[in-house]
Amino acid sequence: MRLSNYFLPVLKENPSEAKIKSHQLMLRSGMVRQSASGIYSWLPLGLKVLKNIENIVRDEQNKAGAIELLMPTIQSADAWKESGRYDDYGKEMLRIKDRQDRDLLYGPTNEELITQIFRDNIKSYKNLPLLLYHIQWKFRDEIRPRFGVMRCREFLMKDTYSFDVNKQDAENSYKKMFLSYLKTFDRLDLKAIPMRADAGPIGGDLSHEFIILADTGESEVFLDKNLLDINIKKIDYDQNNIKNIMNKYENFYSATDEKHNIDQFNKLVDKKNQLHTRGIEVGHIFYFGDKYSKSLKAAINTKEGKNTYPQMGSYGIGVSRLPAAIIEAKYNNQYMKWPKSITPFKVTIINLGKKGDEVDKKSDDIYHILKNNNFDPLLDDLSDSPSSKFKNHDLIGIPFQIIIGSKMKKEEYEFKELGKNKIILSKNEIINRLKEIYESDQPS
Ligand code: P5A
Repeated sequence: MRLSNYFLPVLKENPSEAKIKSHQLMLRSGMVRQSASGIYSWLPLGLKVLKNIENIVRDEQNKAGAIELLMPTIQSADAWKESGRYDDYGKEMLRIKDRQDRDLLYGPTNEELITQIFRDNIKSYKNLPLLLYHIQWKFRDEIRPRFGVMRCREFLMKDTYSFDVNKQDAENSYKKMFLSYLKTFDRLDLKAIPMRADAGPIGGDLSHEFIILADTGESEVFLDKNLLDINIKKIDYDQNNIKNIMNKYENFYSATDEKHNIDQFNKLVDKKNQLHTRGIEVGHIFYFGDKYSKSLKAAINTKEGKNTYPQMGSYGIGVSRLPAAIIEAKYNNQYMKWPKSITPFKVTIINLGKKGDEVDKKSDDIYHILKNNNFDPLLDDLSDSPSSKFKNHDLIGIPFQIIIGSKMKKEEYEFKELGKNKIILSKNEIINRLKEIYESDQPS
């Protein structure tokens, strides 16, 4: 993409309404713009990051055996009246009337609707276990939307729903999602710590939040530092791993403030391993048995010819919260460097020449080569001063820069990884270097 053809409205100053780094950076680097309190437009750069995250989330759901569908944002209130949550949900639910005076709502979550779909289409144990998911916008009329896309009113969630014949199978689905979440966050270059949590308005008695440690997080958390050393990379979905994964984590203490027990913490964790800090909730999973299948009368036949209500769970990831959470976790007080798995462009070319000169031609030449090699480069072909170009590129956080000025020999290019010193490489060396970086599974 040529910057002269792109839409990247960067801001020179921090907007006064932005209190935390991710909010400042997302506004300044032209990723999002607020359209109403807690409601955002995603501009091209932000949308690229969001889509990259969404694709990783989707890929890991598919790998775990979940099947994608798409439910609407607007739901009929009927199923919510059946489950009893229409009244319970309170003011956080945006209620709408259509022209026939029917009650509709903008979905804050989808337990009711998915159970209704299940009820209307599945009658037999033979179709279970079943994991269905979608990635769809939600609306919650939060009292205090804040921190940009971190806590907003309209947000993109990945929500999965599991249906099983009995409790044991349901626990297996829960553990499968538990493992899948660890893998998903690992691919986003994040260390997410699962913590026992309250189930809140979703209900049920088993629930874990997945928390990214960050000083600006809204949750207060207590944990054993050993949790930070568990490596999830090599674990695959075999039955044993699914069974053991939760135990592995639950050997170590971790809790949000609602579940924290100071005596247990002191008893189970050496003082030197105790960590009391803050975190951002990027995922939340629930097991709630037959809470919705029973109230919505979604019964199925069992092998023994009886009727039963399937055991259910639901599993959420805050997809549109993640770009902000990643910035909070990765920003190092000088610059943001996007993890290579989700960077909006893989490499940027900073052309310091003038239209039509040798530098300009050299920039164009490498731009085409990188494009043909699928490196999705961003070419800065604007006529800004070099210092303003450098500032903007550090701001948008593309991890690799190729700087092309008049001082270099014809076959030489300056190559810079954000936060490191520039090196001089030839064209082929650049291609090979980028291939190595993007094809290896090491985090950048
Ligand atoms: C699980 C899937 C649920 O809604 N029902 C379907 C269950 N869980 S949850 O914890 O309430 O939300 C799941 C994740 O969505 C993100 N999230 C938000 N992101 C931005 N702004 C908000 N106001 C907001 N509320 C929830 C969180 O990442 C949460 O873990």
